[in-house]
Amino acid sequence: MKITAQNPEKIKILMREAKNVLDRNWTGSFTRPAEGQYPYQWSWDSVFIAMGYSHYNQERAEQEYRHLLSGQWKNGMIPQINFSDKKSESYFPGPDFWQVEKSEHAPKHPKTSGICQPPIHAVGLLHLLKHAPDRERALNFCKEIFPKLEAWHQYLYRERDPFDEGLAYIRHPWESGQDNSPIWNEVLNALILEPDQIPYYVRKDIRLIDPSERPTDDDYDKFVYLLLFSRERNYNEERILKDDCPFLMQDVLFNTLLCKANQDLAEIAGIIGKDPTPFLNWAKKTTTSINNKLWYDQEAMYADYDLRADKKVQARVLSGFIPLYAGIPDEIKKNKIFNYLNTHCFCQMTDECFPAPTFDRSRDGYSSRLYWRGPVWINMNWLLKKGLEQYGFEDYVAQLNHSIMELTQKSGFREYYDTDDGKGYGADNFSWTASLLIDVLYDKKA
Ligand code: 9WN
Repeated sequence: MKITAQNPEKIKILMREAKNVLDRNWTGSFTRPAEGQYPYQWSWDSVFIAMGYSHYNQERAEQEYRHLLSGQWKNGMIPQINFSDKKSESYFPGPDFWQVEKSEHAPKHPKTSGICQPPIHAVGLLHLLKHAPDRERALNFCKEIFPKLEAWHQYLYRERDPFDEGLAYIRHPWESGQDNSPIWNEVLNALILEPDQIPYYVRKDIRLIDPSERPTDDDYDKFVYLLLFSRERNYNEERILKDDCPFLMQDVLFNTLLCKANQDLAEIAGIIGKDPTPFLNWAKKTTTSINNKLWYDQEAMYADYDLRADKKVQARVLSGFIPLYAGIPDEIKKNKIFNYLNTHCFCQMTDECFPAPTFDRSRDGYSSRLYWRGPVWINMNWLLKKGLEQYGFEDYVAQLNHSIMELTQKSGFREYYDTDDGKGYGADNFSWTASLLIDVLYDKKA
């Protein structure tokens, strides 16, 4: 992708438009990912959203966190969705389907879902501390939030790491944040459901979005089945494990973010006068296991581990490079990663395409427009660029920044984009696309 100079006037307009998207999605107590398609509060979305607010609206960044954490479970889990009181007809599965009251840990109010999402929360908190205009206020906020994030990390190591490896498992594809990733193909294909294992339900995600861009009905049945699997066991981790949950993955992205979040929580601890040691120890343990268990040398990237099948999953997805973000790969691995990333498969710097596709373009099943199976997602670009920055790959970082600016200028604030022609897909006026663009622009002092 050729980097062309940005017009400062156009950049100013873009920044204004991005802030308008966040205003539009602000509900008064949190920011929804997008009107219609995603009407409630999503966990990792809120962190990406708070990152944008950190630069210019500290109060909203704080409110985003406070509202999210009002749904934290007694065992420490921060749920994937906080359902607001205002019920929406546009999203399935809603609170009545999750029935989280079956768990002794779920709060009575607000209602939440019964799974989680990638643990990026401490990363967003340090980002707030570093960028918020009022540092004193940010420090107080860190003190307030710190114990809740500590409980969240404790939950992940206590309940999701049965072999004490420093790797947390996920038990539903939605917990990865990359819902329809090809990583899940093998395990979902192996899951054969009898008709009586699938309850009656109506998909709502394809009312507003072209169904050809979304997961298939068959995959959706399996998403619902896996939800029921946890629900029927009252969201009790011991029972879920004992009864052989068919989906148990040690996911690269999830664990990388956990590792980075520990590093960041340790840094916050040092600043607010707490002991950073437990977080540094967790970060070290997780780093070692990601390198030992999730590195896939033949593929020159990291790969998920399927605990049920007891093997690595060969998927060649962009998230296999994300351990760069937590400084996990050594010199040799880092070079292997970059030599693969910077090929036609993921948009070489000289290619005519928008980096970075979420799935290797040379693989069967790659699609430039299908949900998590190829298109560019701005949050993944952001994580990748932060990782590459640490390792000094400045040229590729510039490509990713340029890609984020070009895509949003060309096609607006969409959920994801076609890597070939930059067309936007999925939800429109999508919050994290807007907030991460804001972060890029502040970063570049645009
Ligand atoms: C299920 C809200 C969420 C994101 C996920 C993204 C998508 C939901 C869905 O939207 O998932 O959580 O219904 O498809 O994959 O990363 O948090 O924006």
